[in-house]
Amino acid sequence: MENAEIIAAIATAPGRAGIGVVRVSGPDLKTLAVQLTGKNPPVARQAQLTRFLDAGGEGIDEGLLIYFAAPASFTGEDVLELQAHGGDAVLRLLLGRCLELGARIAQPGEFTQRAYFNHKLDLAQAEAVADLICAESAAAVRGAARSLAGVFSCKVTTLVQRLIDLRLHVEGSIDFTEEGVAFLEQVNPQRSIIGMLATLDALMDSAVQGVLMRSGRQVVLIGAPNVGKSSLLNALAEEDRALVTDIPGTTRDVIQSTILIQGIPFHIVDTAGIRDTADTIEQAGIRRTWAAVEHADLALIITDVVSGLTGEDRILMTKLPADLPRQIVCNKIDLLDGAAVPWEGGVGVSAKTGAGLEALKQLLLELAGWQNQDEPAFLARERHVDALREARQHLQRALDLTASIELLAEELRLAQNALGRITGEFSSDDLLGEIFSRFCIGK
Ligand SMILES: Nc1nc2c(ncn2[C@@H]2O[C@H](COP(=O)(O)OP(=O)(O)OP(=O)(O)O)[C@@H](O)[C@H]2O)c(=O)[nH]1
Ligand SMILES: [Mg+2]
Repeated sequence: MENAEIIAAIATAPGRAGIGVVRVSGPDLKTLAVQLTGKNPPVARQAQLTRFLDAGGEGIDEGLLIYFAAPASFTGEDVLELQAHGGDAVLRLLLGRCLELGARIAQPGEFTQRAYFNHKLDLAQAEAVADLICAESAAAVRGAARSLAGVFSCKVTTLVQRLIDLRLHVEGSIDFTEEGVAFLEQVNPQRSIIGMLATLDALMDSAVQGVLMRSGRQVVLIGAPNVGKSSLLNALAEEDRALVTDIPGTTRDVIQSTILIQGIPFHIVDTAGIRDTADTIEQAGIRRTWAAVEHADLALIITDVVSGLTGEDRILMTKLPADLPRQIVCNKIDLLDGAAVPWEGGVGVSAKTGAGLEALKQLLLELAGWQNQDEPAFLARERHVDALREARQHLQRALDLTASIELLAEELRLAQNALGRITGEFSSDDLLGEIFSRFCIGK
């Protein structure tokens, strides 16, 4: 990629720290390094202890400068990493000096975008960079690191290669109609497509797990007032997030807390208890409850052993979106003194004593579709699963069209395009803009 502009950004998080890093990328950064340090040009990949100088030659700070010469750098361009003391003011001065020397501030994700344009990373790997930074559990870190190392991309490109091989034969047989049939018989397209479909299915299973690990599930707690929804949220989150009182109608606003169960993020949403009420504030809260239900992947209908599963609860369940998975949870089992939960199909818990919470967490994993494995092979995004699904549809159609060579060729082409969108081989500028704009600055 020909890119004349030098970009610079503070790459470390704001606040105070032992060390902070300003990162610079662009053409011919040796000159900038000389001007910044007043020393000889840096040697590539050698940490150089140096003073960083302002325009008047006065020292801003002393730190390490590391120079990476193009193309052997993260972005594929010349890169400078300036390691200074980690304070906001000192890093801003250092960044300001780089701007005076010809750099401009980098956009979010622009370093990684340049790495992508310079073929240092494909699109799925570039996304894995952002996912690694955002990872909240050890398993998510490992999954993102595997995607970054190319585990997912490699599986996709292997499949694309198999598609290309088949397309060569199929399209060849169109071009040379005489020998076409014999040419095509050599590869047995049907068997080849069936094989690819099996690989695609396995890949899709892993990707779905990878998406679950990355994004988790939104779980709404819903039910009558006073059954202990807020208490349950607090017990699951292991902190006092939501206000709890014995007055029905305590919760008015939607409160969310994210918990990790085996590394999977569950975004638990506490809501206002549902009942007929004349209180306008409570009514507003109940409207928010229904809005939260719209965004949920899963509903926990909370009841308690005092009132049991009431007629109101049953009516409430009929109002949930028909395709929303749900589970009835019976709270306050501590009041049962060891007796069984008074109806079938409900999980018994006590937000007060913590009884049943482990079983509830296991059930949440099950309902989320988590397959009992240590961790997913790699982290993935919804758009990857969509692309895999689309490729699958085209391959499935191709399978039914093996008698009609032109249509078969077209479906194979479309399947390849869909897969190519994962690694960025065929990606629109809009998609690239959308992906990189979500990065943090300096990455
Ligand atoms: N014994 C017992 N009491 C509980 C338990 N969970 C909650 N409570 C009590 O039930 C009352 C209501 O709890 P909340 O968590 O505020 O109930 P809620 O469902 O959020 O109520 P609203 O916000 O009004 O809809 C409080 O007095 C809690 O201390 C439990 O597991 N056992
Ligand atoms: Mg509440």
